[in-house]
Amino acid sequence: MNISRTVTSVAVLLGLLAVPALADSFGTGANQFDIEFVTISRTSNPGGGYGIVRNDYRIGVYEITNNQWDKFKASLSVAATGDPSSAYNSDPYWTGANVPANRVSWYEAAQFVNWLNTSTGHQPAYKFTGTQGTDNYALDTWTLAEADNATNLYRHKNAMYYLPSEDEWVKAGYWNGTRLQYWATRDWTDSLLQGDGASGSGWNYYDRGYATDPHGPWDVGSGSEELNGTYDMMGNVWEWMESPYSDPDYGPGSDRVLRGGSYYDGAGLADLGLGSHHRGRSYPCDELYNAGFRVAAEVPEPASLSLLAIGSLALIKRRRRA
Ligand SMILES: [Ca+2]
Ligand SMILES: [Ca+2]
Repeated sequence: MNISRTVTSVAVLLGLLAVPALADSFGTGANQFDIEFVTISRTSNPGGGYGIVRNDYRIGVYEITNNQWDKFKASLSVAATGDPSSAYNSDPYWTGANVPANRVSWYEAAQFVNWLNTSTGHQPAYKFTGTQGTDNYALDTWTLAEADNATNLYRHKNAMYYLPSEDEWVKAGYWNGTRLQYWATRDWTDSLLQGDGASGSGWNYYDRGYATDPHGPWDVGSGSEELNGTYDMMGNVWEWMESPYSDPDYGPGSDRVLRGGSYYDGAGLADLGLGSHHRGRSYPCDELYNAGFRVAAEVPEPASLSLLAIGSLALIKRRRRA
């Protein structure tokens, strides 16, 4: 019996996973920061295509920001660089503290995620060989025995934090409990409007131009909440998927998927990057000025939740005996 799954199932039955987002903390002192997550259930999946998941998981409410990226860099103490050398060392193009980290390659994002794991006592998600901070630090794949599953050789099975797979990301963004919506809006009839970052209202989209004026990414979370409690999965910046573009091409240099469109995508543009069907792609060392990432994670087993679940099981047993 898988205790973790059992606890989660009981929690789902009790409605405990419908709680607001909870945050995990990373770093220390001036470099401490939180990442908020929402939990996505494995139950009810699309009948085909993307968005079919096997396990409950968590996904970041927001894209990782420049501020979080800077604190990671300061905490890591070596450069988040590697092979191919000097191919991914650019600074952000958009520099606001609370806009999404940008010009972040997939390899850089993978090192961010690995640090989330190692700095909290968990197994790194991604396998690198060589010396971190040098140009011989290169991505490799895990063995079948080490990997999360036979069709994902990037992720280690014991990692707590990782980049979302394309299925995990698509379900979190667009699944409304019955089907994948075209937009990630809470009501599928909502219009995509130019947002108002000051009041936190509006959708941060515009159908005949850029989402903001002047154009560029906005502070994460300054638009409207999406279907499952996230912000800016649609738009702001494109986000790296863990998954290769051509499954199951797990070569370290294979193209990775980008999802969700960015600040220049709107409902009326020919390039419908915001839609749930749209897949972008790029080489993993590319640093794009309009692409960043968010983090996904396992569902933890907090002692209080386990005790509550066990207590509830005991209650159920007692009632049955009575
Ligand atoms: Ca970079
Ligand atoms: Ca986004």
